[in-house]
Amino acid sequence: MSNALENLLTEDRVFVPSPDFAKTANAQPGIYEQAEEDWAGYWMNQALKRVSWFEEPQSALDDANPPFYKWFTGGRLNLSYNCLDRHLEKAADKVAYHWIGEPGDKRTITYRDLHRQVGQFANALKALGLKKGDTAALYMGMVPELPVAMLACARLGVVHSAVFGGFSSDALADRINDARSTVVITQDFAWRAGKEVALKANADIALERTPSVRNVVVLRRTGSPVAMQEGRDLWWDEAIAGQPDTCEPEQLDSEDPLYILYTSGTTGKPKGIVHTQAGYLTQVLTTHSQVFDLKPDTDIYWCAADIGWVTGHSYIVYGPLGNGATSLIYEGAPNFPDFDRLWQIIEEYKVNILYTAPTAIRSFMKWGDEYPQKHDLSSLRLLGSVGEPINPEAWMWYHRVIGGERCPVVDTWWQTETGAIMISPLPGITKTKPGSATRPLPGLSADVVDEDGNSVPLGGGGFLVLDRPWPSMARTIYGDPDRFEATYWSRFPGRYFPGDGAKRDTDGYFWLLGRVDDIMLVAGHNISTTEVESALVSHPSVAEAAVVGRKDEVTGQAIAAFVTLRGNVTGDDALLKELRDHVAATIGPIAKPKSIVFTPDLPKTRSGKIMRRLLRDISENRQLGDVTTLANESVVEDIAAMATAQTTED
Ligand code: 6R9
Repeated sequence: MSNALENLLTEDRVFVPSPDFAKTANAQPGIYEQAEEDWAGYWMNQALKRVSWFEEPQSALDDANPPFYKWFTGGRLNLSYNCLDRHLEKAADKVAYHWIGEPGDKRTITYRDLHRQVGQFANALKALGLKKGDTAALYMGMVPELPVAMLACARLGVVHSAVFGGFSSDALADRINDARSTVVITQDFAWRAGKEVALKANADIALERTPSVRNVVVLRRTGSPVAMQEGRDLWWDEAIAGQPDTCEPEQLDSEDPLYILYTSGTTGKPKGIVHTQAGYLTQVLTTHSQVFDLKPDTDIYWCAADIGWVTGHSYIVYGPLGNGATSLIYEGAPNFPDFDRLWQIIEEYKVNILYTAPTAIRSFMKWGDEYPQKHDLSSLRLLGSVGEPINPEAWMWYHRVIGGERCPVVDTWWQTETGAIMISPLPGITKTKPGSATRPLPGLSADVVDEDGNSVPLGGGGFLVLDRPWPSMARTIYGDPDRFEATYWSRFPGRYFPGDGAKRDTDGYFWLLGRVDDIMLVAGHNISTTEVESALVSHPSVAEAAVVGRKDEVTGQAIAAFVTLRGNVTGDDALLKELRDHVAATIGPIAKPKSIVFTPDLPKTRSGKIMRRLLRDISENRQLGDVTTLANESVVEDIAAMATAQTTED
């Protein structure tokens, strides 16, 4: 970015917390100022207040060797103890998880049940020879045994490395080898959209080239037959048979590793992000309580992400269980058996807090208002969003149709690497603006800088940086500390660069503008994909949009748009012209797409993020780059065919 990033979209709708919500909110005014007086001390207070310690830490932050920061050194604790044992005295019979299987089967799991299952499975892992410091790969769907396996590892100090169940055998093999996992925990099949996903068979292909693996534990989920290798594979039931259901938690050091989670980024081999114990737990518990305003005694909380992603690690497993919440886990697809599955579940369980992603919200919009409108959603009192910038129109729809204009919407910016939410409203305090993640949470700090690292004045855009360490920060890339430094800490020395662009408005609110690799340079203007996409999505015919810059002889790059239409709308030349004019009218002629392709779907990662890199390849008639993290491989070929058929130019 040679110039600051253009600031095109202005949004002046403002939503103020209702007095009722504000009165009882967990986070009250004054908290930012209080945290700012001594931010390290603020985190120390959170750590002492929210975490149960075997030994309390001596200091908050050790910054002797940046960027390899340490938090809460000298402390000893166990996360499984914090998530389970400490609730038993007062809340043993409280529901930890309501689990809903895709075919309709249900389970209710109390804290007592979960404690037993975790104890028993931890003993089973011990019997397989797993001990502190070993790594176990978890390749599972959304079944209760996935959190059980994570917590059993955490109980023993075994590092878990969860690999999303939608990944291929190649992706699994690479991740097993990189982390040198000795045990793989998987299941026969997983249910997804009425079909059986062959997890064990995929794992078997991976296991042909993973020399470190000694054993495979297989949960029976659907019951369809799978091959079992004598001496290596055993059923979950066999593994726990005869094992006692209590297991003493290891007293771990604050900085012992907790898990590895791979994040692919845009290029190169996946990075094994390492999180440790105490800092991670402290920030996850704090943010889960403050941002979602969790009232553990009354709330039914539902984070609809996959546990295989960081959102699930932090806000389905460690945050909610550590805070003693009652959560929901749903196994399957949101449109199975019909488009109203989520709304039916919310009505049935009287869900109070819902956390989902913009990609899901835009799908719900596309499917139509009639599905949520069939159900009583009046139990909802707070809505959250994560994973991508939420377009103002999607935000408004979520607020109006799902939240009944009654629920605060918290747009939460963070990453696998940050471990927990960083930039987000506090629902009882912050005035929200649709599309803005507002400001860093108490105790945290961020800035928007230009190429030379100078802070960009309010009203301008540039690179987002985090200019202060935070407790749940990634500690390294597994096995590659140099890459950790080079990737995140070298672009702006002394500061963390997440790879995202952002602008700040005159109130100091942050507007996330997507990955800087995606930013377009059109006739000397740096234009963010997010702003043009949001302008397209604000047209009533558009459900979803992705834009990329493609090479152009005159302007350097030209804006190429890919648009998915709502419900029954068909894309014709008239609509094409209308959309281009709409963008010009909303944010200015400079951002008018040169071409628009109508497509039934967009290429997305398996966590729902649009893969603009592939659309750039299509737009510039290149061979497609790496497609291994793509959720739907055939979609790119369909789009390529359509792009050649319908090309618009001035
Ligand atoms: C939690 C998660 C991280 C990247 C991040 C950014 C994008 C996430 C966002 C958002 C705008 C938000 N992102 N939340 N962009 N507004 N509220 O998604 O982690 O999978 O590692 O992705 O996602 O680009 O850098 P991860």
